[in-house]
Parts: sequence; C-alpha cells; structure tokens
Amino acid sequence: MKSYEVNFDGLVGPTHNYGGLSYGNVASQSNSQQSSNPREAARQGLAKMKALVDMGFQQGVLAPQERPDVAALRRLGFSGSDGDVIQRAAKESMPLLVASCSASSMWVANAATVSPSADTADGRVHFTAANLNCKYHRSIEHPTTSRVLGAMFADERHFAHHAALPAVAQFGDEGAANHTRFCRDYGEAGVEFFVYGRSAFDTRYPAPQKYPARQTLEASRAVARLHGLHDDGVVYAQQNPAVIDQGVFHNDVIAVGNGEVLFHHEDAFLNSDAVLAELRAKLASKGGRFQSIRVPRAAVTVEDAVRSYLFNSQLLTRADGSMLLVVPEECRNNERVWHYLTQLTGQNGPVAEVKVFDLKQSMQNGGGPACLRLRVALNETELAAVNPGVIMTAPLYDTLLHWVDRHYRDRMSDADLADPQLLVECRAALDELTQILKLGSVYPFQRQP
Ligand code: SUG
Repeated sequence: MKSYEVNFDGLVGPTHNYGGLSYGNVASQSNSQQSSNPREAARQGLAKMKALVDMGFQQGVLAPQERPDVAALRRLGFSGSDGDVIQRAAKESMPLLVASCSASSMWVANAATVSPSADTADGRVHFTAANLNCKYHRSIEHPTTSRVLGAMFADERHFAHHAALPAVAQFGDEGAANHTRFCRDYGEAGVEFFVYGRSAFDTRYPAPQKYPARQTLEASRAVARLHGLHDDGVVYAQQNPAVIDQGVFHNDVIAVGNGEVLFHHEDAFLNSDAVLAELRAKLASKGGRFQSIRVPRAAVTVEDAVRSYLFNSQLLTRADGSMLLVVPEECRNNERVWHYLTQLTGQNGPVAEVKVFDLKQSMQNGGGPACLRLRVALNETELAAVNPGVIMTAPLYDTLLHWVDRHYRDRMSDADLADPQLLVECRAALDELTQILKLGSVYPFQRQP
C-alpha cells in the first residue's frame, strides 16, 4: 500500500502579534512590541501550503485557536462581560492580555507528537497533544488542539488520541519539534528519535545555564510509552545544553530528519557519535541505511543557524526519491548559510534542491517552515479516513485566502488587542472557518450552553 508524509500547516490566526513572550527564543525577544501584520502572516503561510500542493506533496491545514482566550482570562480572575474581561485585563495587566491573544498555535510542530501506525503496538496512528507548559501563552493551547486534532482524525479504527501529559515542568513536552522519524518508506516500521533538553528526575544529566530546556526526558519516554513504541524502534538523545543557551529552544532549530537522512549541526547533540551510531544500527535493523549530513561549525556557526533557521527547514521526499529543502528567506540573506546550501545541492547527495519562502511574519517570532507544520505519515487507507475538509486543494486555498482578506486586520498593536471588537471579529472568522474546514464546534465560544 502507498504511504505518504502529509504536512498539516498551522493557519496563522487573526491576532498574530509580537508579544516578546518566549524567553530563550531570540527572535521573539528581539522583535517584542513591533507591529505585526496578521493578514500578511496568514497569506505567507497559505502561499507555502499552496506551493507544496502545486509540487505534488500531500498537504493539510490545521485551524488556529480562539484568541483572545477570554476563558483563560476569567480563570485568572478577570470578570464581567467578555468585553469587560478584555478591557480589565488591558488596564490591569497588559502582559496577561497579550499572552491570552497570542497566535502561537500556528507553530503546529508543537501541537502534538505523532507516531505512524507502522511503529505502534496497536497499528493505529497515535497523537499526544503537547502540554507546552514552559510558557504560559502556549500552555493554554492543548485542550483546543486536542479537539481540533480529534475533528481532523476522528476515525477510531485508525487514530488514537492521548491527552497532554501532566502540566508540570517535569513533564514539559513540546511535541514534534523535538521528535523526528527515520524510515526507508513512510509505510514501513521506522526509528523514532526523541530529543530532550534535560532530565527532571535524574540530576546526573547536564542542563543549560541560561535558557530553559523545555523538553524533559521523562516527557519523551511517557509519549513513547503511550504510543506503544518498541525499544528497538526508539532512540533518545540529549540536546547539547550549550546550544539551548545560544537560542536553540527546540531541537528543530538545529536538526531536521526525513526518510533515512538527518541534517544537523555538529553541535546539536550531546554524545553525538554514540547517538548517530545508535540511529544507524536501529535503522539498519528495519532495513534502512541511515545517512547523517553533519554541518560543521566552521561552515555555519550556531549563531548563523539560529539567525537563519537553516535547520528549521522542511526536508521533503519528491516522487523521484530526491529531496527538497524548504528554507526561509533568511537563509538566502546569510552569506555563509547560502554558500553552504549552494555547495550542498551541488554534491550529488540526498538534497537535490532548495526552495526559499518568505515567512518573515512568523520568523520574527521564531517560527520557520518546520515550526509551521505537523507531519503525519499515513497509508492510503488512513489518508482516506482523514476529514477531507482539512486537505489543502487549489479551491480550498482560494477560499481561505478570501476568508483571510475579509476577516484579518493588516496591523496588530496593543491597542488592537485591547479592543473588544477584535474578539467579535475573531469569533465571526473562526465560526466561518469551522464550516469551511468541516470541523464542527471545536472552539470554546461555540460550545458555551
Ligand atoms: O514557542 N514563539 C514560539 C515559536 C515556536 C517555534 N516552533 C518550533 N521551533 N517548532 C515559541 O517560542 C513567540 C510569541 C511571542 O513572543 O509573541 C512564540 O511563542
């Protein structure tokens, strides 16, 4: 049976703004308080989805969340009508309003960890929503994420959903941003690669000094257990704490894998040689030939990687087996990175072509091409069981573009976030979106009695 990797991209929500909310994420910190353009952001994301469809890739779309999150503000003690809640939060604590307005659910690589059916004990595709509990503004995503994923992958014969892990730092889980899968073919059993930043329960593991390590070993192990993965198909690796301290807040800022290939910086992991050897041996036991493309710091420094998001690229297998690397415009603007990429594609190696996308609106918050997509490997039967409303097509692209142009503002500042009318606009937009994507009532405002 034929199998595919389907990329589900997060649709940027109408409140996209630069809140400076993510300590340890260099772009989020340095663009704090700049004015954003939600309409442009959504259009940039849609353009990438459409380009991939046009190139023949399977592509889906993941809906944004309800923001401002009035229910979250109520839990923090703001009361009155919905409009009162927003105005009181704006007056008393603007940072809390900004956090409850973040469109951060666009970075769906953090929505969940996904294990394909070929790897799991019960032969179903497993999803665990990420608790994202390192940052308040992201910790409020998972209940709606679970409902949206449930509406997209509803058929229990093929899809199993797990609630987010306990919402404490010891089980900090950032989803697929710290998870990669290697395989010979998407439909065959593969090796799932979990990268963690620290151990919560074992003090022998080193930890970063400056910035938080968002993912724990204990969280990664729990996800592997929930998904029913066998030890012979799992490799755990610790991220190099020194690179977390340089702004590598997720492993997908310094490494990306696809098929049998891992494209990574030489400083990405602790005990790199042992990690690569284990990946090679375990993939060989599944019939695959592991290949590492190790980028030396002499060619690209960690700082270059963080600035350009070279590794936050999408490594995609084309119909002829060659690979395409989808990178953000920032890679072309960095001389060393662009030079490296030019050499890489000229080598007759696995990466045959590089395609550049303008994702500046998302990039300024630390979200590149890979952050914007959740990969789900599916066989033909499973793909046919996905809610067809979320599969990207040329007509759906046109509909969504039109929807964005009608509902999104082209500028978002603190004054916009404090405007109770924004909530009314967002709810109208999302209500229409659930009809376009055939999701049913997934948002809190649609579920109130
Ligand atoms: O969690 N930025 C996100 C970026 C997530 C990128 N995802 C991956 N690497 N997979 C984060 O730090 C910034 C929001 C703000 O500052 O307004 C933010 O949440």
